[in-house]
Amino acid sequence: MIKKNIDHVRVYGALHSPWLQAVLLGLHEKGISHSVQPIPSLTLLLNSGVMMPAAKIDDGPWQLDSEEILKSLGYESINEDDKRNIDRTWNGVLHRVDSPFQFFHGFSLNRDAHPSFLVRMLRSFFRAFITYYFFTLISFLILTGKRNDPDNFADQFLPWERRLTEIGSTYFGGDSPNTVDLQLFGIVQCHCSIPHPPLVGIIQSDPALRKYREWIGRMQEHFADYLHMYSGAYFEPGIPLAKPSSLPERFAYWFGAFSMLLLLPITVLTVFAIALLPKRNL
Ligand SMILES: N[C@@H](CCC(=O)N[C@@H](CS)C(=O)NCC(=O)O)C(=O)O
Repeated sequence: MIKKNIDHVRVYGALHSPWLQAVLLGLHEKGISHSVQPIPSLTLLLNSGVMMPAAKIDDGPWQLDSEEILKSLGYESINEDDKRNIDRTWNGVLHRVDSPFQFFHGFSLNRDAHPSFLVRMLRSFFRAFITYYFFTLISFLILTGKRNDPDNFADQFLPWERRLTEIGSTYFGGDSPNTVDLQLFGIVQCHCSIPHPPLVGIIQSDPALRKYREWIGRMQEHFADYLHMYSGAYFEPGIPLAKPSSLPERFAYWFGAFSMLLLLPITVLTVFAIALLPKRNL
């Protein structure tokens, strides 16, 4: 249901999530006041685990799924074909655990804008658990043979390259970004936030992706003052990167990460217990 006159939206998620990025881009585009929390509230945790993004519009219930959230903000839905082609561009993300240190380091840099120092420190400590969760989930997917690299990563972007040639407009949404632009650009942010260099290199230079790169450039220009941009380091025009967390937050994060490493059996059991929780809206 589309809610008119939204005052504030609380969003839960990590900035490395393409779907959280899509929601944040949508909120930014519409100029809606919002805050981001890096760990779920207890109620959210018990109802949908660490599934992200989740959004709470004013006093409404927590809502899951980026497309549903964007619809509540007034964006249109996406057809099934487009959904499949958007999902395909995510290929390569499972390589982000190739370097466990880079993976944890990437998460350690997520900035929290909460005004209270104490809250930021506590959230940074517990944020380490979210990293263990996704590290375990991705490693599990790899171990069970779910990571199938294509012969060429460029192929996954070709339907969108063709679409840009056909429509000849600035964005997939015409004169302004629509849900497709937000989700695709969210995945671009995801690829660039903890990059798998071969994949990012292909988007940067493959001759078959010229129009896709130009579209990234237009999106970067359009979202030049967006606070959670990672692609600006790789594509023209250069846009400042998302500001990293402060040193005390990073300290709290790594303290959390080492504490959870010392308690690894409990950490991993908790990860699996949470992964098995049903995921439902509140
Ligand atoms: N279709 C969903 C996908 C959400 C999703 O897959 N989120 C991932 C992170 S990027 C997640 O939280 N996974 C946790 C889990 O599966 O337990 C959306 O658009 O929001």
